[in-house]
Amino acid sequence: MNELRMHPRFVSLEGGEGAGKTTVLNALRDALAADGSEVVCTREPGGTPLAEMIRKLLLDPGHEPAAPETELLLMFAARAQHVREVILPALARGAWVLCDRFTDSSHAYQGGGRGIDTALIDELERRVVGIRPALTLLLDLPVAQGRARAQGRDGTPDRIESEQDAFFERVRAAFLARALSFPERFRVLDASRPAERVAADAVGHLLAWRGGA
Ligand code: T5A
Repeated sequence: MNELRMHPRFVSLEGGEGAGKTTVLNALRDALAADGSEVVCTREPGGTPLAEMIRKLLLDPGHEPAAPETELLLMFAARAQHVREVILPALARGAWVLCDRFTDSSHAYQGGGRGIDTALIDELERRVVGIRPALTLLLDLPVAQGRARAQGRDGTPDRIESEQDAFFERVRAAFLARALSFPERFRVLDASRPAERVAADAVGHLLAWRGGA
């Protein structure tokens, strides 16, 4: 694999912690499935049994701190498996694929957050992943608001959720910079609004995209 291609039925959802991606994903799935289309909802890191094991390693706060490069390569190891086992087969049989996070998260978290060189991430994307969503919905909201939502759920914070606010400010800035760099692919949504308004907006963007695709 050495080329990047965009697939019109491949859609990703991105955003910081607690942005509301899971909530929006369900609304998108229902909107696409209304005409009988097959819709595959999946997530990263994860999406296959092996990739979910890598996710556990990545998010477990119990082991020693991961070096940024270790974190990046594990993200891409999970993604390589996910693309080959789930995403490409689903697209090949005509399904839509809705993915909760994809390579833009690596640019935001490992690039913006951890300071890894963008050129390395681009190279891994091209050589290991080979595919990019044609539409990316970025749910943007202030860091404090997202963290308050995420902390409102049960359970202890995972390894990445335990980072400081400054880390998440860099993540947010990197997502917004990606959106500015790829305006034809990104739609930025104000995720600080009530969930049903954010979901309706996201569905509007997706159906408009489908109509024009
Ligand atoms: N990661 C991932 C990387 O570092 N690099 C990568 O390449 C990839 C792929 C994944 C972690 O891995 C990192 C990023 C992440 O830190 P995760 O558990 O999947 O871990 O983390 P998140 O994707 O951030 O999952 P969250 O569950 O925190 O966020 P969601 O899915 O965006 O939020 P959601 O829908 O669960 O909502 C959170 C809470 O807010 C409420 C919901 O009811 C819920 O309680 N809510 C709202 N409340 C008010 N108004 C709204 N509009 C609301 N929308 C949702």
